Amino acid sequence: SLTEKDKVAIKELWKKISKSSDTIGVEAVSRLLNVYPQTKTYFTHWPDNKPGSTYLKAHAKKVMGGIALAVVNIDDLTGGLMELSEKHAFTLRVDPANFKLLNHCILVVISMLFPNEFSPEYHVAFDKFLAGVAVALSEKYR
Ligand code: HNI
Repeated sequence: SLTEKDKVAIKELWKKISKSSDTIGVEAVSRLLNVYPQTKTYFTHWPDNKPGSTYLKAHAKKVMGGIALAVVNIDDLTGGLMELSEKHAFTLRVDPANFKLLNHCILVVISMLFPNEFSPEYHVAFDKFLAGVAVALSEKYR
């Protein structure tokens, strides 16, 4: 689980990158759909899922809003993300294995957009954080 040192690093990195949250989200969700095309099955109700798509942009904004919510609730990810977990489990029926795929895309995009800020220390802390987000989002599945 996250140490106090991890939490400090996560908040520091988030402070540097959250201004670019929309860009990170669009890039990460676009990559998710391209690199792991099986994930497209969840978004067949969108008229358009290309990177410029209004639907993709709106979805990416919501996802990054979820990440922002997780940063605020860093001391209680399970409680903070409970509602979102319920939604993904019961309404959206997203296989939780997909959370890891998106996490990977988010990390890749942060490393691309912030090559100077994304030190190995921030990398390991944010990787642990996203893993914690995935666990919290998976909580309501069982
Ligand atoms: Ni996810 C909707 C947050 C991963 C499929 N998702 C949301 C919403 C938030 C959100 C917030 C909006 C909920 C609402 O309507 O109230 N999703 C997150 C977060 C992660 C995540 C924080 C992981 C970090 N979601 C995923 C993954 C998939 C996914 C990996 C599938 C591959 N999510 C969905 C779908 C919707 C969704 C599908 C509804 C989209 C729509 O527009 O209809």
